Amino acid sequence: MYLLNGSPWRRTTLLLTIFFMLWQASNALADTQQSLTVVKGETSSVLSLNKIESLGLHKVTMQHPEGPQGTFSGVWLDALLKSQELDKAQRVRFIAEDGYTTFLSSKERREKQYLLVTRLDGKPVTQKDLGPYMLIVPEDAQAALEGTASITRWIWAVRKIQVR
Ligand SMILES: Nc1nc2c(c(=O)[nH]1)N[C@H]1C(S)=C(S)[C@@H](COP(=O)(O)O)O[C@H]1N2
Ligand SMILES: [Mo]
Repeated sequence: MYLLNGSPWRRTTLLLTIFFMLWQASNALADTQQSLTVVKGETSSVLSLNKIESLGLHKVTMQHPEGPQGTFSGVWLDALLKSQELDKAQRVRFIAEDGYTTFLSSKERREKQYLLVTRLDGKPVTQKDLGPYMLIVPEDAQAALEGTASITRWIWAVRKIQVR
């Protein structure tokens, strides 16, 4: 095989180059798999995981009523909406991969602080763990687990945020 010919130095360099390219490709793929579409009227933009997380990560260790547990990290929904100039919106709609959809009114967003989770235990959230993005209310974590707080707005598998 061509790769196994040549000097050890040349072989090593080639292999490293190949691994580096594969690593870059898998990072790029992960970033697009974690994409979040934000629709504002007629305009639609796609946010990458890095872009979302540049707003600053907040952490909470808890168990989600649907199962996953550990350290959830993410950005405050308010910060994300503000960065997209959507903080004044009366209603913000969330659309999940499974077709579930719900919205939050500005009153609801004022009453509770919603965290848009981007990672679980430091890694992007898999579909099995309710990823790529989910909304949680950290202050309600215990009550939600006990069933005394509603989790109808704890939408998971979020792919799209929309304001009309
Ligand atoms: N992506 C997604 N999020 C969702 C749902 C859903 O079906 N899909 N159900 C919502 C509702 S109505 C409730 S009460 C809670 C719990 O849903 P479950 O009781 O159907 O599991 O999650 C909410 N978030
Ligand atoms: Mo529900």
